[in-house]
Amino acid sequence: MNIEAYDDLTIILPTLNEAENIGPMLSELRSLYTAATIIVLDDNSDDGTHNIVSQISERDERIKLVVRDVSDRGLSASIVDGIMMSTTEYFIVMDCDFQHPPAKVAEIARALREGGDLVIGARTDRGALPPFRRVSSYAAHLLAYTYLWFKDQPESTDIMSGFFGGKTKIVQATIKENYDAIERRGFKILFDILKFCPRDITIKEIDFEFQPRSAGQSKISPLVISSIIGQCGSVGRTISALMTRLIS
Ligand SMILES: Nc1nc2c(ncn2[C@@H]2O[C@H](COP(=O)(O)OP(=O)(O)O)[C@@H](O)[C@H]2O)c(=O)[nH]1
Ligand SMILES: [Mg+2]
Repeated sequence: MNIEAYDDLTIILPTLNEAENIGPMLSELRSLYTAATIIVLDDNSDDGTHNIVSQISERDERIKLVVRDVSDRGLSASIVDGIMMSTTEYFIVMDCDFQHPPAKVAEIARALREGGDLVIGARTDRGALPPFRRVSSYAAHLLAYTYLWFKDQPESTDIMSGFFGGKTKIVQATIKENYDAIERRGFKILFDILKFCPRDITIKEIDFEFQPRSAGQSKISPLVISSIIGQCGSVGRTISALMTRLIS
């Protein structure tokens, strides 16, 4: 095994209309993590994202492209599929719009190799989010934190993070055992993993500064945020129903 080249790692990149970001992201990841496997799961972008990946993957056998079925669209579904396809010891999920710094993958990988079962990239501030998103992100976190605390499940300081890694076998087993309970159309798969993972799992956190989006548009709407809150048991479902009425 060539640890410095990261051949024990799969990087999972979900994409939806990221034509401007995907090329630079793949080339930066490849220059930093020369032997890592990279899986791009594209939800049928109509801006040519998957054509760009397809061309790059012809020259790089460790870059794999999945163009997903239109009937099963969803950020969580894409990430779940990526984790289930991984064959390396570790995986790391990240956004491809440079809000998660590619250099931080090395720190998450190190924490996994040093015994973390789940390693979460925790945003030190959410200044890159517009005010409504920032407030909603904290509100969703607080509700999710309370939910996990009541269920006696492991918590994190950033349950809504989309930047995390895990020991592949442990997370695959958690997904397999709870496949039907996982919200495939959801946006926050980490919350689902924390809900269902073994209680004695070792969790580590790596702080990072959340960057502004490099190019293109965010796909998260207030309705999506409301649906995340709806994942937090009956209290969450009530708040979510109220929010949806107010914003739609
Ligand atoms: N496959 C897939 N990727 C998505 C979907 N929605 C967003 N993404 C990707 O997930 C990452 C985070 O999405 P983004 O819109 O930037 O969310 P934000 O950072 O919370 O505003 C980006 O790489 C997006 O391209 C989706 O429905 N399916
Ligand atoms: Mg983003």
